[in-house]
Amino acid sequence: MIRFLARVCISLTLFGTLAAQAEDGYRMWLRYQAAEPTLAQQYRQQFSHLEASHSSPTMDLAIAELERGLQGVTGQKPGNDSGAKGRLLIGTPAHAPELNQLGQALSGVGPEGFVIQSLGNGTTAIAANSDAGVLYGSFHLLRLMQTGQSVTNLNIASAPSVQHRVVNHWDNLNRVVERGYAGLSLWDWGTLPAYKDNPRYHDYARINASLGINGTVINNVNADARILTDQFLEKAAALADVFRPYGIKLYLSVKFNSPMLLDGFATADPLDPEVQQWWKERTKKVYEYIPDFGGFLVKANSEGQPGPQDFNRNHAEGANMLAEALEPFGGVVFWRAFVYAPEQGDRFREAYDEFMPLDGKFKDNVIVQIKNGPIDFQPREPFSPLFGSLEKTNIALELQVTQEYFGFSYHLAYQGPLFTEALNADTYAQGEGSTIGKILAGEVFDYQQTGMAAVINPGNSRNWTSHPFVQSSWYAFGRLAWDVNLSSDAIADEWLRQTFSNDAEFLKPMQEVMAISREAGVNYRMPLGLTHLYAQGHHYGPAPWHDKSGRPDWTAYYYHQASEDGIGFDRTQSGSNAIEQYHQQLTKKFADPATTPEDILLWFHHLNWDYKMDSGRTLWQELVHKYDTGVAQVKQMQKAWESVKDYVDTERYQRVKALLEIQLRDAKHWRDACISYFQSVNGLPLPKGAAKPAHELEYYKRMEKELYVPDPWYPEPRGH
Ligand code: BDP
Repeated sequence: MIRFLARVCISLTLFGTLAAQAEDGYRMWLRYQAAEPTLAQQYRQQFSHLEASHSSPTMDLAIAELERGLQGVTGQKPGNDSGAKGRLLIGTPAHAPELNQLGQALSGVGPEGFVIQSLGNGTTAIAANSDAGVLYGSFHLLRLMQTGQSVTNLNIASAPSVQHRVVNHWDNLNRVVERGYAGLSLWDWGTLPAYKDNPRYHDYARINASLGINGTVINNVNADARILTDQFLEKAAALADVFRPYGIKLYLSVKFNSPMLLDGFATADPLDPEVQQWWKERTKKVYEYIPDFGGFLVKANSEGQPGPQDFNRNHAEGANMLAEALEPFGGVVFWRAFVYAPEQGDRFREAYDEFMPLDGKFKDNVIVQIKNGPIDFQPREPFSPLFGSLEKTNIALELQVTQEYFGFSYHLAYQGPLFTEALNADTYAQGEGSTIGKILAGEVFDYQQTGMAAVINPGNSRNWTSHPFVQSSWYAFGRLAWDVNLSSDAIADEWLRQTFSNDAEFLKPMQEVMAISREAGVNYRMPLGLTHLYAQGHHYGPAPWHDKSGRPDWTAYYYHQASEDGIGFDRTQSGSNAIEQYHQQLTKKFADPATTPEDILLWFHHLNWDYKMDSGRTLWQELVHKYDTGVAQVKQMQKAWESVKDYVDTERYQRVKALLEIQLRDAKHWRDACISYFQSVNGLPLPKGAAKPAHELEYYKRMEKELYVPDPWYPEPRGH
């Protein structure tokens, strides 16, 4: 009997530590799993008593989160016995004179930052200048505990790098999410405003607040004018009420010709006084519904969207009109720089050519929102030359968490490496070291305000993002918007620990997966600086062939220019000369293939197939090698996942395992399609040892019939 009991105990312990409890991914990184016993003991002692300087909706959330977190991590809720030794004091000095001793530290962290400091006498303080700062600090302390760090003698001061840390939803009012891949929109318009206490809305806000995200644009940039009607404003206001205590402002995407669509105006000319008046009145109305409304996001004169150019006005004139309407209320306009037109010879050049002449002409409450690359969220792009060039215009960096070009929600592709690659890119705007991160942090130019935005994809999928690992890119975005200097690896480590396990046996192989997954995606799609090899329509797999049935302008051929003599897009002086848009050091660097980094080589050069690469291989051999490497990397990810089976709950384990099988299938097919197509163009033999590709046309048929995963959004017409 005794032996039997002992065996039961052992297997229970094993079950507890290894297989973990059932988990469906809903809790994201806020799981608050039990810490290992010694640490749990330390945390318990340190924070046995929780005291708040005051109560407010935001402070109450901080208290509730700390209670929930400590209960989970230590097994014990903090009490309120003020005589207890381990005291956690949270608040603002305005309400707790005891926190005045942190005055100096607090003066350095601004309105949203926080200080976490051991004050002696067993007291640890989370202090801030605002309640939101206290909430962010509380989440930070919980992050330390969730990642197994010591919390004695803390001395932390942290402030966000950029003012506007905003998520962008591409959600339509009919609840279909453009490029979303995780179910229907979170916003259940039919039940709003009545059912604003939907727990999903609160948890969504918690998830964002845990990263310091302070804004959300709830609707698609391909905007529906109806969002500005009273019917929808009333619903949006209900969401804003939910988000407010979490420090999150609500923003709306608006359609530039709304006065025409909603009120029968004959024009939406931004210089027309009646149009201006319309916007002033509508904006005033918005603020009646949402007193702390954040502002508008606008996609204008892009992909068929209306804009000021339809009335012979420029982007600045359009943006300034809206900015004027928002100004009395403190709102901002995010005006997107994602523009291109088929008439333009090189799409790369367009945004810069349109926006640079307007530098300095935008009002102070306009922020030009620029995608990281000059084309469109491709697996790898050089940075947009607008960064480092728009010196007198506030800017925001736009990133994409949803995997439009990374295998939808079927592939594992942690975007941390892409985001940090963009932030660490050196623009040379004021000599070496003028990175995009520093520019955004206001260290290079004298900006009034800057921002970082990410297109995220949460839908009504139980785990929010469908592929559990898409959560990691949301996490990475938020952490980087708070601190542009964090490394992709460090963020991955944090995320893995909180989302899965602190066990070293789990972390080691998975850190490697996080480090290679994005590069794998580049390799099996479009390595060496190839880009946008998509067929007309969906953006799932590469389709490099010359699609003569499609529009001639943006076919895959347009982007890769593969012919018998070579491959790549010449953007040097002998081509479109787009490289002139960069600062001199880079123009020089990109002018010569020998000094152009190989991973973006074909972005700038059209080279012979036998061009010699650093590895000693020819360009053709290297290309094939990269495609093969991509496939091998997916296999490596599969192996790693297999090896951590015991550390992951069954549900998420099975799901990711199945998804990796899909990813391998796709990687092979995409490699084969690309290689066989390029081979049909260059007629060269395959390098020794390379995988023999299936015939391109055969692939094409399979792709369309069996492999193509319908993009839930794509079939919907978008007006062009
Ligand atoms: C492209 C997407 C399209 C978006 C557009 C945008 O394919 O669905 O509307 O970007 O950012 O990547 O406006």
